[in-house]
Amino acid sequence: MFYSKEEFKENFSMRLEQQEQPVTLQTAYSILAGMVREFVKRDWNETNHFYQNEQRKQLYYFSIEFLIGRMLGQNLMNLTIYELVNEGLGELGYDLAELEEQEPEPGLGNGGLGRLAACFMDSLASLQMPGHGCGIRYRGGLFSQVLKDGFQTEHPTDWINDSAGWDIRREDLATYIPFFGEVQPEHGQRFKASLTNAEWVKAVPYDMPIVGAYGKTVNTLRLWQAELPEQHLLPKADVETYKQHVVAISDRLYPDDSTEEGKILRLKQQYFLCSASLQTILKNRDFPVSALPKHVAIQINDTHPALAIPELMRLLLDGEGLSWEEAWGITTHTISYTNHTILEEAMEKWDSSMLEQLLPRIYMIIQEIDRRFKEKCHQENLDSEAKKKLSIIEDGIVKMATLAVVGSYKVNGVAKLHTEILKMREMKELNEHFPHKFHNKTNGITHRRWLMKANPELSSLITSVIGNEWTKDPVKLHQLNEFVQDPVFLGDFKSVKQQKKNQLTEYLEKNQTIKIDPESIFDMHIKRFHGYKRQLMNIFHIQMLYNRIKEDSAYRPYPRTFFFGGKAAKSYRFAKQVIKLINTVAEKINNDPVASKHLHIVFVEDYNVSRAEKMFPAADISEQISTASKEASGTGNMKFMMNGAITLGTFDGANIEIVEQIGDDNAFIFGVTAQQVMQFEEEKTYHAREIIEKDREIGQLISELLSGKLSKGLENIDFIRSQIIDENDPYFVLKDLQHYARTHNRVLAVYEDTLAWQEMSAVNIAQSGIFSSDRTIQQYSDEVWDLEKIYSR
Ligand code: 7GP
Repeated sequence: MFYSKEEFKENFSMRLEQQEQPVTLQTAYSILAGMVREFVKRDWNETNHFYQNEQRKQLYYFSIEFLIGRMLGQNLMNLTIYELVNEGLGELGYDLAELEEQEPEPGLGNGGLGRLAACFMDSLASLQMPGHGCGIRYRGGLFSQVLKDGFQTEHPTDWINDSAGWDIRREDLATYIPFFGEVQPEHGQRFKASLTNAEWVKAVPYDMPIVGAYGKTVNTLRLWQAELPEQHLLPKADVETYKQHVVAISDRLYPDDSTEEGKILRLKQQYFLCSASLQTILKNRDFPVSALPKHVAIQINDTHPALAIPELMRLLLDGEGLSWEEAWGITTHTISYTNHTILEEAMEKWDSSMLEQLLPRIYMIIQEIDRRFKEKCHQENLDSEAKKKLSIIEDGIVKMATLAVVGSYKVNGVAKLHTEILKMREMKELNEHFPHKFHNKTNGITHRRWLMKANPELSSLITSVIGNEWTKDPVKLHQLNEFVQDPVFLGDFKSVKQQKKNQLTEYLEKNQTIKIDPESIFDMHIKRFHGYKRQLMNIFHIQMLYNRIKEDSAYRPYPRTFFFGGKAAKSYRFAKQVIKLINTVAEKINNDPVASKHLHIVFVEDYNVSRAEKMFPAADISEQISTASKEASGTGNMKFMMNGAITLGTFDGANIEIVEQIGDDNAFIFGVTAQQVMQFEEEKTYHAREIIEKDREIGQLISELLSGKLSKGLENIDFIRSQIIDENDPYFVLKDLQHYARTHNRVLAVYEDTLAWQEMSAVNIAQSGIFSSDRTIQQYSDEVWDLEKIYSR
């Protein structure tokens, strides 16, 4: 332990001296991380003892992804020793920022849903609430992205092997998970059964400390690793193959599910996570099982952990010997569910036959849940469409979202619009059947990582004018409203923004050898690649600007740098072609002597949490241009806002609530509304072809695209072509394109009025506090989980 800079330096130097090998930055990092781990240990133990002794209700957040990002800097900050360590290291000739860069990036997630889980962990601990994460300790997280000739290539990452070592193996809590086997009903014994001839997998937890702000509360992120079980649980023959199957379970996040084998593996991962977590919760309790809902809340992060419902039933029926009614009562008062998408392709559905084979007892329980549910709600007067919607199993398919709704006590969407769409359209029948189950919890982001840690310069500026209470209660950022017209404050804000733009420029020059003009407008579109997120519309617009520059020698707009960052799922061909298209257009424009003075495109390779932390603070414009109704919430929009970037977006997801906070004048909104999109979809009255024929500029763009002119080196743009032409532009790219272009013009006009622009930025920051995940977590706690803070400590 160290309480002063001198103590820290002494301790650190001593460890350095003990090294036998020459000290590299990597070793210096490991030493520091080791010291922080020790620092945290006492509070972690105390927190756990407190929870046990006081019998506090515990929340477990089940998630297949935890996109936590690097932990060193965040932990130092939350422990309030960042400055102490920074100075101490400096005096010893080390640069803390440089050591932070040594930490391997834990890519245990893909996008919004995984990053949300990580923000929630931080807020729970910081609000001193008993809430823990349960996930999988993937050896390799999401692939790293390398661009080759403008194409995305995917490379496996190996997080564990070069792990930072924050987590601790808990052999004492290992448990065993059964797959396959045969169900033996215990006749006359209610719904009880047992499983014989199962294949067993050992689940070993690794616990990672989640340090709340100001230390003290240290919660746990428990990540499960799959291992070969002990000898007596092994099959007699072919142990080698068995081992491969076992190890694969915690090998990769989202294994390719285009094959039958890949699908089985995903299902195994899901059950593995649910069963291991639930078994441990039940085993280590010191209250009667009937009191479970009083002591435990389980939140399932989308449907990936929905098997928690039948698994809890199994443990209660077969393990505890409860009746169906008792078990169902407990389950449906313990589990709640968050939906993160209405995209059809992301709605999980499993073949009954696959589930039945892999998890026979679980399938049997799902069948019974379905049977009882249908018995209740399939009344005579229900039409066949409604009956379908009110079925968990239908035509040999198990619909996980329906299972999740039926088995939870609360169901939420992640922004107001999204929740309304769930209630009124996607899950209308379920909402009518369970009128009090559905509610909204608009997402949030932790301001500790996304403002205080990522942008210490802006944080200090804010504190210098309104004091530091906002760090504990971010809604207090609204005190900045008094300064949004103060030229001194706005001037200081401008310098901070410039500083962050310079830092990003230097970083990218060093890491990607890209030259950027830090005085240009930084316009950023950073998120996963997907049709509905419309990176295609962005690049179409840039190509249109290029055409205008070529055709009109008087058209010379203010210099802009367009940043793209994000990965496309490995098998998502359309999205991968969009990446290639962006890079092809980039090459042309960036090398054009005239156009490159006005337009510059930067594709930031391998976009991840650490890069994101460098990008959000440097942005002027936040591109949030999803097809209205498709983006459930978005959280990047909030990170930009908190750092003073201005939203250029559609009325979708949480953009709507952002505008509610700041007013129409402080964002640039365009495009068709969710209502209109849904109407077009229902009535089939949108015809992309008409736009191509009538709009000269768009016509030219599409003919350039089709002729291959835009796509040098990309002979194959068939996916883009077929989406726009054959599939009639399902994401309304052409429909919104001109409105988007006009809105960009408005942006430029305002940007050139520096003070007006700074004022808009300042209003955005001042009104962003409500989008802290502290607010979100407080609402979940008040309305769903009923947690108590540890005030007494
Ligand atoms: C995302 C949504 O696309 C995004 O709008 C939202 O902000 C975020 O979740 C957090 O709620 N969804 C995912 O990341 C995802 O993988 C598939 O959804 C289940």
